[in-house]
Amino acid sequence: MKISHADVFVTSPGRNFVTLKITTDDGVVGYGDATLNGRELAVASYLRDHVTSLLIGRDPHRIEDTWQYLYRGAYWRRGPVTMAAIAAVDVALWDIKAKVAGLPLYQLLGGASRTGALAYGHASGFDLEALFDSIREHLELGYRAIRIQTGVPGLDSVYGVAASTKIGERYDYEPAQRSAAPSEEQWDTRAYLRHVPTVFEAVRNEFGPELPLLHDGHHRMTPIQAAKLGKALEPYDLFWLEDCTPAENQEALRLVRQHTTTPLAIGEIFNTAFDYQTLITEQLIDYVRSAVTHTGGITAMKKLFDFAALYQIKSGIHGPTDISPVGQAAALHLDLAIHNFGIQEYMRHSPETLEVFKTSYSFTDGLLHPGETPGLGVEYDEQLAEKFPYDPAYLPVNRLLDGTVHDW
Ligand code: EZ4
Ligand code: CO
Repeated sequence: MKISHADVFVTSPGRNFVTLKITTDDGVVGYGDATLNGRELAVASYLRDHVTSLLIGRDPHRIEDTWQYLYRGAYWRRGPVTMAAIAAVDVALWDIKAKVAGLPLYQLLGGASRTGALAYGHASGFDLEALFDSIREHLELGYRAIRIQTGVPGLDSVYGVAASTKIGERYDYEPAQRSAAPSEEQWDTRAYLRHVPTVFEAVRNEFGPELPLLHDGHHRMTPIQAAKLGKALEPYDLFWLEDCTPAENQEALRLVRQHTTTPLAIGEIFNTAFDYQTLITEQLIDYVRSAVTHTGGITAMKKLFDFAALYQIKSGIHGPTDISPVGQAAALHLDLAIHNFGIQEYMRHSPETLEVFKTSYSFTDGLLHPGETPGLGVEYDEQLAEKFPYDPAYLPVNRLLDGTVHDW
């Protein structure tokens, strides 16, 4: 069996997605997600201009060899564009292998270790009333774990708070705005640090001690600010505090860790296991947040999770709407198979997205399951996708009240 075609599709059914389709000479098709929010065309070009022609004629079963060929062969290693491109090839090849085997992909990864993957959804609201409504809506939808983001008094717009909290309208906070340039948000860390513990106190009083609650700090704190927040949130028993600092500096987490027992999750903007080396070997975090789509695919993520498992660190795969249903399905097959699964992020894709990408995963009693369709279980409707051309969209830029650019 040989690869005969490799095609890259960019479509925008509600938001932009990049999809790689690999076809074999006997007609087996595999899909990979190459979506990098706000930089989509860079990955499409990397694939079209530098990768697809190298795939033609290769044996699609040689997944590890193809991964190493693309990673080492480029000489220029790592980085979000490169690793998203490699991930797309890797996931498409796993899709093909599983289809040839006639098995859902998780069976090739060791089989099911659990009945389903606990998922968390995103509740948000500018004030407590809107936030409580959003939490209730998520509970009614069946969510059994919930991320909490709220407005901060004095700030007009804050990352993670949806314009509308009504599911079906725009309950998902979609940080990328369709326009030719990024929108700008404002930020005040001291106001945020004063406010957030009062929100968690109110949520615990209203919803009780059982419900797993998460919070995303989105890289906005210094290590000592993150330590302070972690300590302040301890009475509310968070499942995790995510991306508390910009963790390119892995050593920063040592300081946070020394001060708080709030569990820490990090890594949605990481793209290799090397970004976690200190964090894992020194046990400075509790959850690995990488996306399959941004961290080199199934092959790299399986190794990363096995490495983390040696240190009792669990998975918490990134699953926002800017991961396509192909990337989400890949995550679910891993979630079901690995031993050290923790939780899976699950924002719902829009109805238009789910018409272009036909999925076979399910959500029952708070648990996601990838389904039993051979391969990943996702079909891509090329004709329908053409009706949704690429539309530029950018993630926001954040500024402190004095105008200084800040992490958002
Ligand atoms: O901001 O995926 O935990 N989830 C997140 C996401 C990210 C977006 C960026 O593209 O932080 O909402
Ligand atoms: Co996040």
